Amino acid sequence: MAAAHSPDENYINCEKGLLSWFTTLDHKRIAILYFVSVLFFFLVGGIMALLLRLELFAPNVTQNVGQILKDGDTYNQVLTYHGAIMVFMVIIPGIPAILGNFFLPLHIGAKDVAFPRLNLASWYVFMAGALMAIATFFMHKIDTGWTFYTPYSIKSGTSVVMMVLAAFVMGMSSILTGLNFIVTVHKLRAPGMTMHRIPLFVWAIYSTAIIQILATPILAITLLLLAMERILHVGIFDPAMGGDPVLFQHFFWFYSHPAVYIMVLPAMGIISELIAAFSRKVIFGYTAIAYSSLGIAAVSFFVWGHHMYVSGQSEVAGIIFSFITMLVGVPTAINMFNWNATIYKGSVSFQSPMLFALGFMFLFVIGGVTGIMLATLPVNVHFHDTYFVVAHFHYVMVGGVLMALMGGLYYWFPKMFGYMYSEGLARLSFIFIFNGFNVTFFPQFILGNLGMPRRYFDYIPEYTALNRISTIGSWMISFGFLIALYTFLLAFKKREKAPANPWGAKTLEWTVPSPPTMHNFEVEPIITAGPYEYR
Ligand code: CU1
Repeated sequence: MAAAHSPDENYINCEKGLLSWFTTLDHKRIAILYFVSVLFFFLVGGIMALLLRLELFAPNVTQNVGQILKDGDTYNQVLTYHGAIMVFMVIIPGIPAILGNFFLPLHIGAKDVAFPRLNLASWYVFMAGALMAIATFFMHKIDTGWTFYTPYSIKSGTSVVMMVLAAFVMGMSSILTGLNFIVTVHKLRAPGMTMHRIPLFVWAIYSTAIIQILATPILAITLLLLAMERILHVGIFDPAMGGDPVLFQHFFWFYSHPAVYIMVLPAMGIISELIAAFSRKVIFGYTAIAYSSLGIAAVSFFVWGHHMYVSGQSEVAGIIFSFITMLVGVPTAINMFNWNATIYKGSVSFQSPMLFALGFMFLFVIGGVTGIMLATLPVNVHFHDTYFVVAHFHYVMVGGVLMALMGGLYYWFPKMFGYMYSEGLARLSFIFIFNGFNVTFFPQFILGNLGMPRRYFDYIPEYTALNRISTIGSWMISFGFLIALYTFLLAFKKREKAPANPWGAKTLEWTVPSPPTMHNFEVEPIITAGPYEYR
C-alpha cells in the first residue's frame, strides 16, 4: 500500500525499537547486525594486535620498556585470540555477511535473499559461536594459535574444546549464509538479469559461497575429532595413542586454505565494482573475471599441502602442491590485468573508495608475489615459520581483504545509511592505514629473511630496530582506523543527505533511494543490459 508510506520511509526508520532489529527478516537490517558485531570484534582483535606489537618493541624481559605482557604464556594467549578473532569473527564473515547480505539482493534486482529466516538464524548462530569463543576468556583461555595444531592442542591445559566448538558453530553460520546466497543467485534474479549480467561482486560472493558450503564441513568434522580426542582419547591425532598429528594438518588446511579465498574472493569482487565505478567504464574482461572467481574457488581445494612442506610429506607431494599453488597466480593475474585495463584510458576519479581499491592492487600484488615465493619448495624451507610468513599473510588479509572492506564501506556508506561523509577525513584515514600498514609489515619480510621465527615473545637484539619500526607502524594503522570510525560517526552527526547515486555508478543498487526502502524496488526492475553500461 504505497499511500500508507511516507516518502522518507526507508529500511532503517520503517520499524522502531531495538526488538525490531533483533527480529528483523530484512537482509539490509541483518547486514547492519553483522556490521555492528564484526566492528566490535575487530576492535577487540585490534587491541590484541597492539599489545603483541608493544611487547615486541623491546627484545627481552630484562628490559622493562614494552614488556607489558607478563610472560610467554600470556603472549601466546593474546596471539591466539588475535588470530582466532580476526579470522573467524572478522575477516571470514566481514565482506560476505555485511556487504554481501546488503548488496547481493539489490545487485540482482531481488527484494531479499531466498531464505530470510535462515539469514537471521545465521546471525544468531554466528553470535552464539562468538559468545562461546569469548567465554573461553573467562575459563582457561586458549594458547594453541588459531590453527589448533596437534599434538599440542591435545595437551594444552587451556579451553581448547570450548574454542573449537565455538569455531564449529561459527562455521555452521558460514555454511548457512553460503547456502542462502547460492539459492538467491539462482532463483531470485530479476527478469532479464542473466548470469552474465550480474555484477562481478555477485560472481565473487557466489564463488565464495561454493567454498563455504564444500570446505567448511571438513573443518567442522576436524574440530569435532579434535574435541573427541581430548574428551574420549580416540587416538586419531595423538601419536601417544597411535594417532597422526600431521593428519590434523591435512584436514585443517583442506578447509583453511580454501578459507583464504572465502576471505579474498569477496574482496576482489568489491575491487571490480570500485574500479568500474571510478574509471567510468564498462569493466574490461567481465567474463574472464567472473570465471576467474570460479577458477580460484576450484583450484583452492588442491593446494593445502603447501602448508606442510617441512612436515615430512613426500617430495613428490611437495612438488605437486608447489605446482598447483602457483596455478592460483593465473586467475589472480587475469583479474589484476583486467582491472588495470579498465583503469587505462578511463576518466578516473581518485575519491576515497578508489584510493582503497588502488591500495588493494598495490598491496595484494606484494602479498601474491611473496605467496609464490613461499610456494617454491626450497625457498619455503628457508622462510618456514619465520616473520616472512607473517608479513605475507598480513599483506593478503589486511592489505587485501581489509583494504577492500574499507573501500567497500566508503563506497556504499551513503547507500547504506543515507548520509555523506567528509571526503577529506576519508582520504586522511587512507593515508594512515596504507602507510601504517607498510611500515608495520614490510620490515617483517626482512626480519623473516634474517631468520626471526614467528610466535616468539622475545628475540635476539639484532632484530630490535626493525621490530621498533613495525610497532610504530601499528600505531599509525590504528590511528587510521580511528579516523575512519570518526569519519562515519561524524557523518551520522552531521546528517548530510546522500543522493541516490553520489558516484554516478551503474549497478542496480544506485537506482533506488539512499537508504533503500524495506522492499528495495517499488517496481520490479527489468534488465536489458550488462551491469556497467557507461555511455
Ligand atoms: Cu594455503
